[in-house]
Amino acid sequence: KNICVIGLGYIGLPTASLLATKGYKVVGVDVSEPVVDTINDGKIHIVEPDLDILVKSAVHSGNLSASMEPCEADIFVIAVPTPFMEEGNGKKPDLSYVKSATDAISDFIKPGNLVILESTSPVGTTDEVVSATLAENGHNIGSDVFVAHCPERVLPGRILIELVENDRVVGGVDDESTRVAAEFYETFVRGEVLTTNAKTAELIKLTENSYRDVNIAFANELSMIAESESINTWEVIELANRHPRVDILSPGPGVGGHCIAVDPWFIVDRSPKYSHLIRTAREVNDSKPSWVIDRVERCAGKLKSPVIACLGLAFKADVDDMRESPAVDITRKLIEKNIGKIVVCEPNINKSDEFELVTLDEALNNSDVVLILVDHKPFKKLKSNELHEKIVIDTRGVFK
Ligand code: SAJ
Repeated sequence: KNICVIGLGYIGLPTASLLATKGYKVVGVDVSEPVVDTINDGKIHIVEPDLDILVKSAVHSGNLSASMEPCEADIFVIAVPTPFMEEGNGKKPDLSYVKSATDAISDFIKPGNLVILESTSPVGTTDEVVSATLAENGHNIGSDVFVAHCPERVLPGRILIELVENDRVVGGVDDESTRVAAEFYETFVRGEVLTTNAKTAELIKLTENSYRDVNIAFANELSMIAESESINTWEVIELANRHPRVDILSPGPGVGGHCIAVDPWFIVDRSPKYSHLIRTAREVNDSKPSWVIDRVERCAGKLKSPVIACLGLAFKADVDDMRESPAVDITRKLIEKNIGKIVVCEPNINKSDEFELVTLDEALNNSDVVLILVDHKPFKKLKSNELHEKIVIDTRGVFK
């Protein structure tokens, strides 16, 4: 079968290359010419364990190619971004990429084709944007073309494992669409393929990420409470977690990435009347970077011309992804505040347009304050004697 994957980012590219190695003929489509060229060269534009090897073999086998234009296929997988836009006191989902991807494939759709929306989307999107756009373009949903939502659930850093191993939720806009889409996922997923309708599948995905956000907010709130009492948060969590029914997550400098920091707003936007807890959790997590900045200011304020080493820019450990990263936010604001010299180390990227990067050794040499923003492996290997006589602000509990 032929598959056309729209969007070659963190989800689309691994999915396209996995499908290509399973024997499907896959064309991956992206609006960025450099991305398309890189993939056609058998190379990748993102950091993800083992993805380079997979893409290389998929391209060399002839089963994967990239293009800027969609083409005819049996199955279309939409994996484009669904970011949010700031609006008034909240955030509004930006569904324009879903809409334009649907418009772009519409001309190539033939009877019997399957269209799957994998992008995390507000409740109603599969029906109100994908099906509606296809119907506007003259397609008969459910008889000519099948439409389903199958939200991606993979964890950056473990994408290739989780793409295959995780259970998947598949929800069609009608029963036949659900059946046809589930049959497709059964061909490459080792986890269970669970079926429901499109709207439920949308809320399930948003629920998963909101659940995690609320739980991280609890840990972040707790860390601020403990600190105000000069109590070690990590000790509180470790010992509280010895209770058989308590399992607190880890506090950090805030919640980043393009999923957990975004998706709960899709629920809040659609159901503001009932989403107090979900909204408050977002606000608690969003307030954490300023709390970290205050701490740095208090510590650095005691020193004359301090040098502050910021360790890590990525949104979480051992990835290069800096989207919605609290570490970037904190580093940027510390530079703006002009409270000392800021040196920045991010071992997972070679260069940054915004920050001048130094190596870990350079960052540690001569710095007075070490601010650990991400628990990357090389930072976890640091020994306390390497930080001797420095003020260490450890937002991730690397030195619990
Ligand atoms: N974080 C903490 N403390 C924790 C766990 C995470 O501060 O105890 C922070 C991380 O540092 C990061 C943010 O939260 O800044 C999110 O990281 P994450 O590892 O929890 O999740 P993501 O954004 O990488 O991936 C999530 C996953 N969702 C869930 O675990 C419910 C993944 O399965 C989804 O596929 C992905 O969102 C997505 O694309 O929606």
